[in-house]
Amino acid sequence: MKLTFSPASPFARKVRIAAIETGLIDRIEFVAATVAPGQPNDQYARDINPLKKLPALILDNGEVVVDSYVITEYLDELAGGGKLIPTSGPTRWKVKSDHSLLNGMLDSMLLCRYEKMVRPQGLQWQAWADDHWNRAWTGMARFENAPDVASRPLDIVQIALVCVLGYADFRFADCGWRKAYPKLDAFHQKMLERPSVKISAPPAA
Ligand SMILES: N[C@@H](CCC(=O)N[C@@H](CS)C(=O)NCC(=O)O)C(=O)O
Repeated sequence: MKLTFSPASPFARKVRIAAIETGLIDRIEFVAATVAPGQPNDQYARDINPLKKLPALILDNGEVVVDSYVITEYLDELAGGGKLIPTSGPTRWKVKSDHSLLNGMLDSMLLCRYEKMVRPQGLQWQAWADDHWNRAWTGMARFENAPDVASRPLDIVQIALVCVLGYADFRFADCGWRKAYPKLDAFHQKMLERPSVKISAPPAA
């Protein structure tokens, strides 16, 4: 299998951590890809994902699995099922819903980044970026006040949360999340004890 990947992508980091934690990492070849809004990315759109987003998992039979959640669930099933995403019951829906919140927070953070770095200066809309940052920030507050998340065995929610916090460090270093959210800080430090989390940390900004 091949995974389109960028070391800066929090979505790709989530899949990388999941691949390590499920023991499948050696079956995946990581293929560096660059995609950004405003660029044609034609070949990527044609051959891999018309949405022009990474990560995408290219299976040995040529099929492509898109979206970090779907790829993680695919890997989880390949590894026997139920390791990172519960297979049934109320916890499954809680985990999926929490994960959707975290992925939405990542989407909002990425949109803030694109607004600043990719959109031409005269077209930038500060109130729009502030609103998206506020979504991510309010989401962090939600997880600061969810003590059960940190105490559960590893699952996709914990992995996604560490990716959110790592991305905040990487792209929004002055945002002050550690001071505002001390329980998340403790959670993040604990998660860094895992080799999968440590080695996948984004490069220095
Ligand atoms: N829902 C997707 C989001 C993936 C995503 O937005 N990836 C970013 C890289 S971090 C991307 O490919 N951006 C390119 C673009 O939006 O043009 C997932 O969970 O995999």
